[in-house]
Amino acid sequence: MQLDPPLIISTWSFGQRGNRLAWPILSAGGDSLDAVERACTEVERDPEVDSVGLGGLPDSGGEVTVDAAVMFGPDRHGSVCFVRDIISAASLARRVMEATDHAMLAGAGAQDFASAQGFERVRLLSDAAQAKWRSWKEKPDRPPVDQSQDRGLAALRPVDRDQSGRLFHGDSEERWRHHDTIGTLAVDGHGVMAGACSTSGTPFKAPGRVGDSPIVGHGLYVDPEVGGAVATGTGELIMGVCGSFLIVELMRAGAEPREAVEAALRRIEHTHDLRADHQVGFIALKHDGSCAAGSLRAGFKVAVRDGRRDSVEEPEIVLRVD
Ligand code: SD4
Repeated sequence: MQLDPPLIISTWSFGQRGNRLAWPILSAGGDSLDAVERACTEVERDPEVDSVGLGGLPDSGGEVTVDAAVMFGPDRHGSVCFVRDIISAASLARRVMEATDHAMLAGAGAQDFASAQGFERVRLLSDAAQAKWRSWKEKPDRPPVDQSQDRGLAALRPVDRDQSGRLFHGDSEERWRHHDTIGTLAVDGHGVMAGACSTSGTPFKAPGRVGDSPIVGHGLYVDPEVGGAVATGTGELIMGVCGSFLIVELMRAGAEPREAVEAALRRIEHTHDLRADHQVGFIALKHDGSCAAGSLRAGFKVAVRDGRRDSVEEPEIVLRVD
C-alpha cells in the first residue's frame, strides 16, 4: 500500500475513529507524536472497546491494568505498564519520555508519577466489563488463567462486520474477546514518524501479566533512519520474536514493508505451536508512505488516512495458519 505523507495508519477498525481525530493535527502541519497520542486517546476513552483503556476487560482477579508506549526513535521513547486507574496511558507514556530520564515506569510507581503529573484517576472497570468477568468466573469451562496451558480454546477473533468503525466480535458473547491493541504510526508534514500503542492486555490475564505493547521492540518500534512497526494480538507470540524490531530490521536490510511483515509472521508460525485462539497483526511503515499490514488469521483490519484516503482496509497478508 502506498500513502502520501502526512499520514496515519492504525490497527483495527476502531483505529479509524482515532485517525479521524488525529487528522486535523496532521493536515494543519502538526506533529506526528501529537497525532498518534490523539488517536490512542480516542480509543482509550471509548468504553465499547473492551481491550483498551476505559471499559477494558480485567485480569482474572477483576482488576483492569493497562500498558502503553510511544516512540520517535532509539533515543526517544517512553512506556508504562501494569497501571491501574489511568485512562490516557499513551499520554502517560509520553510524559515518561518527556519528563523523566527513564524509558518505562510500572505499577504503583507509574500511578504515583501520573498523579504527580496531574493525570486524573478513573475507575477503568465498566459495568459491562465487570459483568463479562463475572460470567467468565462462573463458567465451569472457562479458559484457565494460564492460557498457555490451554489447547482446546476455540477461536474468537474480532470481526469488523460493517466497517462502521465499531469493533464487532463473533456471535457468542459468552466467549472471551481477543487481542485488540490500538497501535498507530504517523508521518507528519515534516517527514517525522512517531508511533504509539495502548491496551488493557489479554482478557482475564493472570494478575501481573504484561504483554508486548509497552516493551519497545515488541509491540512498537520506530527508527527515524528506517521506519516503524506496530503489533497487535497475542503478546506472548510477538515477544518471542521481538516482532516490531524484527520488522524494522528487515526493512533496514532492504525488505519492503510487505516482505518484512510476512517474514515476521512466518517467524512466529515457525517458532510457536500455534493455538486456534492465537492471532497477531502487524503494520509496517516507511517514511515515504509505503506500508503493509498482515496477520496470522483473518479478522484483522487496518485503518488508513492521508490526504486522499480515509478507509478501513484488509491486510495484504493473511497467513491463514491452521
Ligand atoms: C497484549 N498485544 O497485551 C497486547 C494486547 C492484546 O489481548 O492483544 N491483548 O498481548
